[in-house]
Amino acid sequence: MDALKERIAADLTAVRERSHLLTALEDDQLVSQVSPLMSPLVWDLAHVGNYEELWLLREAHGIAPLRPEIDTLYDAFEHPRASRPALPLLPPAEARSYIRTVRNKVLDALDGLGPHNRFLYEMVIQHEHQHDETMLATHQLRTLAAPFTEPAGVPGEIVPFAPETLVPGGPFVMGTSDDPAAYDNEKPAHRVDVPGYLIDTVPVTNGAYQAFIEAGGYDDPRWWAPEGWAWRRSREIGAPAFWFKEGVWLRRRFGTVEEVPPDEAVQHVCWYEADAYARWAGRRLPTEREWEKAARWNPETQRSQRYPWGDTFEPGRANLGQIRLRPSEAGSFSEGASPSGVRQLIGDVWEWTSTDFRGYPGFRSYPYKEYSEVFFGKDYKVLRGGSWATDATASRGTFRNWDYPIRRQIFAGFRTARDL
Ligand code: AVJ
Ligand code: FE
Repeated sequence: MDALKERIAADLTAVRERSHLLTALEDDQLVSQVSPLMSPLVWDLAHVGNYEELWLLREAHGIAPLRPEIDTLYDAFEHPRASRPALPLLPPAEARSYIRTVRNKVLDALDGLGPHNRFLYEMVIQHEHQHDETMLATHQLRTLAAPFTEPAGVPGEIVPFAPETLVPGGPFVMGTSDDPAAYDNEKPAHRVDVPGYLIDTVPVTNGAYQAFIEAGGYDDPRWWAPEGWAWRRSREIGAPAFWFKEGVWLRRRFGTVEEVPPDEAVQHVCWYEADAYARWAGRRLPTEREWEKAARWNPETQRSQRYPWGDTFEPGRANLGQIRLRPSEAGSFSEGASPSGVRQLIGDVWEWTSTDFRGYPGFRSYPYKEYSEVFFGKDYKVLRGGSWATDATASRGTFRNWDYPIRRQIFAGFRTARDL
C-alpha cells in the first residue's frame, strides 16, 4: 500500500475512534435531543456512515447501495435538526453495525483510490470530523458529565506579544486551486488587494470581554447593529453562553462548573456580540480577506502558505484537535505565528469575520451544491481558523466555516481590527 492510502486509512480509523468516544453513552442519551439546534447523537453517528456510503462506496467505487431505504432519514436537507428525534432512526446498536459494515467495505475498496476520487476520501474524513465537532457542541449543551476527560499537560510557554499587529497594504493570493483537501468554497486561488490594517495579535480574551460586560455593553444600543440589538432585546442575555455570575463569573463546561479564566480566548459568543464588542472597543471585526492575509501571506516569498507557520501541519503550533477541551491562554503557541506576526489564528476558537458567506470569483460547486452553494448570500457569516475542537484534517488557512449571526453553541470567538 502506498503512503497516501496508508495515511487515508489511518485518518479514517482515527476519526472513527473519536466518533465512538463521543457516542459512548447509554442508548436513551443517544436518542434524546438536548436542544432543537442539535441532532440526537445517534443521528450524527449513522449520518456519517451514510455519507461515507454515498460518496465512497456508491460514487467513488460504483458499489450498489447497502440500505437505500435509510438515505432519506440521514439527508440533512430533508429533515431539519429539530425534526430528527421523531424519525424512525436506526437504534444505536444498528447504527454502529451499519457504519462498521460501510467502513469495512471502504477499506476493501481502498485499492481503487486514485487522483480521480481522492478528494471524496479527503471530504469524507473531514465530514466525520466536522460532525465530531458538532457532537462536542451537543455535549457542551448537556448538563450531564461528558464521556471523555480533559487531556493533561498542554500547552507550553506563554510568550509576550504586542496587542496589535500591522499588515501592510497590497495584493495577496486568497483561496487555493491545488490543495487536494480543499472544499469547493475555498477555490479558486485569486489575487485580492487589501489596504493596510491593524489586527489583534491574539483573539479577544474572557478578561477583555468581561470589561465590555461590566461597562454595560449589553444594555447600550450604541454598540449594536440594528438586527443585533433586536436579537439582544428579544432575550435576557448579558454574557457569553454558559456563563453565570455568583460573585465571580463562572462557566459550565462539559457538565462541570469552573471560574472563567481571564486569559483564555472568549468563546460561545454570537456574531452580534462580537460585532458589539468591537464597536465598544472603537474597532471592528476583520473582513474575511484580512483574516486570510494575516494568516497566510508571506511577504518575503510573495506566496500564501497553507498554515500561518508554513505549508505542512506541525503539532505543537496550534491548539487544534482536542489536545485540550478549551481555548488556550493568550500568548500560547507562539511557534504558530504567521509571517506577519499574528498569533493563534489556527485553533483555539473559530473567529467571526465581518464577511457574508459567498463563492469566490469562478466558484464551481463540487461534488454537490448542498455542501456550500445553497448557503451563499446574506444570511451566513464566515468563521475562520478552526477551534480547539477542530481536527487538523479540517483546518487550514483557506478553510471556510459559516453560521447564522445568532449562533452561540459553536466554539466561536473573534479578534478585532482597525484601518490604518
Ligand atoms: C461547514 C460546519 C457549516 O455542520 O452544517 C456537515 C459542515 N456539511 N455535513 C455543517 C457539514 C455537511 C457544515 N458546516
Ligand atoms: Fe453532514
